[in-house]
Amino acid sequence: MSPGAVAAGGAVLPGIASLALERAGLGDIRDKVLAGERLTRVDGRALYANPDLVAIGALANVVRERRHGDAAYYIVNQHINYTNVCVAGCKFCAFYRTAKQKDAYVLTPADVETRMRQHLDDPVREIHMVGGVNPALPFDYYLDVIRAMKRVRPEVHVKAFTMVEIAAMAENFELPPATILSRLKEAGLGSLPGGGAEILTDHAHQVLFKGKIDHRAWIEVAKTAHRLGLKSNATMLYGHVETIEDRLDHMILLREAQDETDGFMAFIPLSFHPENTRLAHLSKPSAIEDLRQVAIGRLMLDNFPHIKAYWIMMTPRVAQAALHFGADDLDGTVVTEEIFHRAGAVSPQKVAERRLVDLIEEAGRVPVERDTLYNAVAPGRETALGVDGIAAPPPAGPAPRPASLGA
Ligand code: V47
Repeated sequence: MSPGAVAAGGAVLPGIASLALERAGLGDIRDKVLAGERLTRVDGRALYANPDLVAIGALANVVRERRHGDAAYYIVNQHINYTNVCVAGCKFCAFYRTAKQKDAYVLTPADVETRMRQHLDDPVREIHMVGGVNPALPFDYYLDVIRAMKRVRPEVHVKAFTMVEIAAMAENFELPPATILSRLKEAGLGSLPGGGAEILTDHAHQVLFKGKIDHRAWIEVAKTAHRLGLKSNATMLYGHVETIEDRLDHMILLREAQDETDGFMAFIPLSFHPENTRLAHLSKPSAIEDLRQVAIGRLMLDNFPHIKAYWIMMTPRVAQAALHFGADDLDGTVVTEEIFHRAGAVSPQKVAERRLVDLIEEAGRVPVERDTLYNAVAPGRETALGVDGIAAPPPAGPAPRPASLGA
């Protein structure tokens, strides 16, 4: 350990960062984090108010390294959006259509099967599937889509349907959420993604998404899923009309729910993309704001195992940097993203596994291919990357740049 560095469970806070935190008036917060103590709302406020992003990032990095060392996780996955028809009318969304619009669509189970068959050569471990709140679909539709997926790839993990979709099914089919979840699980559902949380406060709900469930219902469905053995993620959509207090409410609510169920895997901060939405007059959060949110998420959510820097939304460049500001996961190869691209995202719609590995290695982290539940992929898989999922040594000469990743 270099002089002045402070150790915390094997992870090291460089002396210079420790000093910077002291000078920024964050010495107490630093000491709490190093001692493994929980931060309060007041601490969270102080972190948002402080301009020293590098010092805050260094502190978040200690927590990240304490949990994961240098590992940075990724997954080979495929995103499918089964319908863009939605009755919720959220102001931040550029993806949804009303049933009557020309480009409204619903994929049949056979369409979903076809999409998956197009990628049978890729070692896809997870299907991430979400869609709009579309009351025209019968319950059997959802079960049939899952069954179709399992027919194509019996081993694939189906991570599907947000808490919002589950709550809508419960309402439409007049069944308790627990029954909906159990039947989906029987059909092959493996876990739930973290979408639809937006900002879990009455203020944001009223202004932005009053057509769908509020924070009480979102948390209740999440806890129900966890109790049934279905893990989930939790997102937070920021950079629109929310206040810092809203963000703190959101994270504290998630932290309390996690204390009860321990069912959340990753916290995923989602940076608002305004293009083609009813909030198109707003500007996108900056890279600084994105990194600050990643870092504060890591510091506040002490009981969340993972912080995901979703490269599609954050751009590969910022996601790479986020691996030093508290994030330990980049999500996956994604094929084919629609929600953010409709709202102006400029990242590519998919990325090869090799590129994700390059991104992680270039950031000085160790790529770990994972499954949905964050188990490192079992040895024995022979891939383009080498044997056992371990990246093959680079060819002699200058390392190839991840050129096709764009901005
Ligand atoms: O719930 C919608 C957000 C979410 C916009 O669990 C927008 O592993 C920014 O939840 N600008 C869907 N965000 C995506 C999502 C997700 C993504 C990756 C991984 C996981 C996971 C979950 O996208 C929505 C909403 O919060 N969203 N529109 C927009 N214009």
